[in-house]
Amino acid sequence: APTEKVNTDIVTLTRFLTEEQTKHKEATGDFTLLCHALQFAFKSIAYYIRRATLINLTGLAGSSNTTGDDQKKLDVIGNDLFISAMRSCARVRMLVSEEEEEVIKFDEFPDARYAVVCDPIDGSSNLDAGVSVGTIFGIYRLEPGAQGTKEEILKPGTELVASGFTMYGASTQLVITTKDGPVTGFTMDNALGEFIMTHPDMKVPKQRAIYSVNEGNSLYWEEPIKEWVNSLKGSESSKPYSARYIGSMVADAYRTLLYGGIFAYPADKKSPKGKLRILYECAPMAMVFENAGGQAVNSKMQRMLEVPPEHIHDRSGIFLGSYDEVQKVIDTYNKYQ
Ligand code: AHM
Ligand code: MG
Repeated sequence: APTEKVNTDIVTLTRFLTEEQTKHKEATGDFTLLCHALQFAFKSIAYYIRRATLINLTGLAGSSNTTGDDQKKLDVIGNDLFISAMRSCARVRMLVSEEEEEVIKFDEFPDARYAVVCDPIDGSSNLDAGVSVGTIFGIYRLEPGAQGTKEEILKPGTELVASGFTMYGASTQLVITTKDGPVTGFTMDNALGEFIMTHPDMKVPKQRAIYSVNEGNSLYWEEPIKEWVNSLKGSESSKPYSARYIGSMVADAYRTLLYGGIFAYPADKKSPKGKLRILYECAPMAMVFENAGGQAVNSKMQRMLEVPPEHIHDRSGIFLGSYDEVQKVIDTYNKYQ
């Protein structure tokens, strides 16, 4: 009968969070509440991105953020939505956003136990063309008695309690992982207004012949990077890799997670520290890829999760993806040492 085909026992994100909470006897529910607020931030950012062209939200806001990037109107709105969601859950002591020079402290919640890091809309240069962008987030638990100072959040990714990202693409996809936990993927059902679990226990394929890097920067690359990328272009004995580069880390990373391959943004002679930010871009993504069985390293081939930022907006080179594909970069780099 047709009714048998309807799944009446859907795992929504809300249900998933409740079930996770009941697994942890010591849980107070604070983390769950924080995740509900995150969920609302993702939904509302997705909503404005979809409607942007219709309600005059394309283009620049006329301001620039800490690092001099021109802010788009949606960068500002995404940031405001995120901050407001984090404040309203009353479980967040402090927040670092790519769009805010300083740490935001929620002094009205001195006992809140969590710190959140985020890039509210990553890949915003793609926004006006309707190309996928995303939100990246990480959650840290603070020590008892934390004052909400900068130093308390300058931790390596190994200290992350949870991290993930939402991609605003043809559909909205949410990927979340917890410390040593599985990686779980959800798809937004716009009619229900719910994230539905669609990708339990995601694993990045061990290898795949796809590379994702802005090759326009190759003039500035160091020798090992040049050699590695050249080696992917095939020879008489090997087939060339495919190149795929969207220019939104979240979208390039999401494809890499599903299909395998490697995403890279190396440090180079022009940007010796790299482009992407350790705290709210590299570390959260690194945790997702490691938990999915892949690897993530910086331009010195150090494990990305062990790199502590000295400042909240510090940058790093990054290579992440399939275990074997990242290993190829590491092996090429090591030949030069
Ligand atoms: P943003 O945070 O200002 O949007 O910049 C980050 C983005 C990443 O999403 C993407 O991987 C990278 O910058 C693309 O940079 P480029 O245009 O130099 O290739
Ligand atoms: Mg960004």
